[in-house]
Amino acid sequence: MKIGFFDSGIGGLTVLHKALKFLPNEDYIFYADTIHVPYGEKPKEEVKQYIFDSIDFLAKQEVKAVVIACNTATSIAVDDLRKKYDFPILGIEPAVKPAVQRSEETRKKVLVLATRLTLKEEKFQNLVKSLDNDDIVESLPLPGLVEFAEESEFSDEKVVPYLREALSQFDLTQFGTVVLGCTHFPYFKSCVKKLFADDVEIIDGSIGTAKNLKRILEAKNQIDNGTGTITFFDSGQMIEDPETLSNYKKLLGILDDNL
Ligand code: DGN
Repeated sequence: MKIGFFDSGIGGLTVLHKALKFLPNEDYIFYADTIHVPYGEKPKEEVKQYIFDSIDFLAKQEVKAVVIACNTATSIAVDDLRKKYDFPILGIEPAVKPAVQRSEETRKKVLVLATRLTLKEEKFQNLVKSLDNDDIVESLPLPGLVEFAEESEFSDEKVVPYLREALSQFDLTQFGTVVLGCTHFPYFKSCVKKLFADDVEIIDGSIGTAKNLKRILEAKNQIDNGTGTITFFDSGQMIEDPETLSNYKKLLGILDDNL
């Protein structure tokens, strides 16, 4: 059986890319809800409906597990999805805890970059409140990075000025760790790094999710010896057009160089 990966758009590829390292012999379905991307600035109930429609679709493909490779969708819907389906549903969250641990060593602050919805949601708010030293965590929504990624615009010339302007409210030297809390953002890791001190660490939750997926499948004795194929769907439509398929593969390839 296949493993389903879901995101509003191409961001989920950054998590799939990690899963392919840990589980290279599985077969995957990658489902991007491209008709409705971006999720981050839309009303929560509307987005929740899109998520349920997408996971219903994946459930019909007889998947053995689904990875919600989207921080926004995880924060809005993962608990309710787990109640509805009997296969494992994994999510991804901003990697705040490891970032805060690190800042105890560096004595510098943590900056969480994500979508507006993720940052507003209870899951994130509670996570920050649960920390002893929650005043070391700052956050900022960056909807422009989702747009850039969806347009395959990764050039420093376009992205760095956007980031510089969006981050201008902060003294960037105070941050020791930056958390990429949206799966679209790892595409811009090198652009983000340019704006901070040389020793800044930039982290995201994708490795944790990929390791978790492997652990769960091992525990259920469900590791397959497949061929490592990926079937791509755009909002319920299987991608067969060679140009679109090659673009998805190119986007996975960029991550080989970037991360
Ligand atoms: N990639 C998604 C995330 O991790 O939150 C959301 C992007 C979006 O739809 N705005």
